[in-house]
Amino acid sequence: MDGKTRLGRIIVSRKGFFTVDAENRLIVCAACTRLRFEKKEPLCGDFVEFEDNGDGTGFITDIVNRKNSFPRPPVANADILAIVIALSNPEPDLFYVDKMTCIGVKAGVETIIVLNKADLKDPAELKGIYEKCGFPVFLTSAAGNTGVNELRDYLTGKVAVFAGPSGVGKSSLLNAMFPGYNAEVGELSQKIGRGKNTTRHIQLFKTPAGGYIADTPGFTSLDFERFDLMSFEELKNSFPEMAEYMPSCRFRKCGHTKEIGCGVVSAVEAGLIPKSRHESYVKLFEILKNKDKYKYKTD
Ligand SMILES: Nc1nc2c(ncn2[C@@H]2O[C@H](COP(=O)(O)OP(=O)(O)OP(=O)(O)O)[C@@H](O)[C@H]2O)c(=O)[nH]1
Ligand SMILES: [Mg+2]
Ligand SMILES: [Zn+2]
Repeated sequence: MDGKTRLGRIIVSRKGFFTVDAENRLIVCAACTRLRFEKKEPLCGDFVEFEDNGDGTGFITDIVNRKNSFPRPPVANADILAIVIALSNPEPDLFYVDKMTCIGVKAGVETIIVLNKADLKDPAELKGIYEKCGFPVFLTSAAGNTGVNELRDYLTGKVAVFAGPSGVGKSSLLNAMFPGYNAEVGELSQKIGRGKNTTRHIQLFKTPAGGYIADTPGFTSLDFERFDLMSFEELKNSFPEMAEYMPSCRFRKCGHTKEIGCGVVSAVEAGLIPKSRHESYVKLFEILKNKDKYKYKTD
């Protein structure tokens, strides 16, 4: 390393520029041509080497090996993925939530479910579904300031990424947990009952007790189609609640959708695996099977 090369962490990624935190000094960097040529895209949360121009700007020259990363939201080196849903307004989309849990499980990151807007609707059903699958579930109301301290305490010292559809209250929750944060909060569109994508870029916020929280822009179901969620072979392992029932399937190559003698299907019928989760699994099975038709053989 020559005198000018330094190490820091990307805390903001915005329109091709990266704000790097290096010992509490913020340097706005572009990625060097070689990284762009090699299609190595720096992500929020990355530790990077950069050339410091000395005037608050610089060039990222290398990315330190990541312990993990997500395709959506594009963040690296997280400890916790917090999937935020509103119990109502906007209405929960469980297929969306289940795709998000797959992203967390595949990345090997602790995945938690935050049921926000608990002031609007009884959480019992959704709480039951995700607790049964082993995900820690938090009930919050950013508006009523309930459940917020428990969530904040759980995240202390960790790098936690808040993800979920637009309008569910991700930024509101961060403001409720950390009053100095001041994230912009948006109204819901009256016409379509969805958020208006108020948060436009990803930002890591250093919390007073140590650790980071990442606010991210809400994304839609359609966004999932723009990247490879996982391969067909990885799908079975992306639903942790199925693991204990798979060994009892009659056929070794069981797809766990509707096969005779399938341990997973029996567990769904017995109420041991939530029906909605298995429906999401079957939907993904069909999508990935067709996508990977020429790569993977299923029989
Ligand atoms: N009733 C109720 N409304 C809430 C709660 N939390 C947030 N809201 C409202 O929901 C709307 C959207 O909140 P945001 O915090 O901007 O949502 P977001 O998830 O950050 O949305 P994007 O930045 O667009 O992805 C705002 O009108 C908030 O006031 C809550 O717990 N209860
Ligand atoms: Mg927001
Ligand atoms: Zn099976």
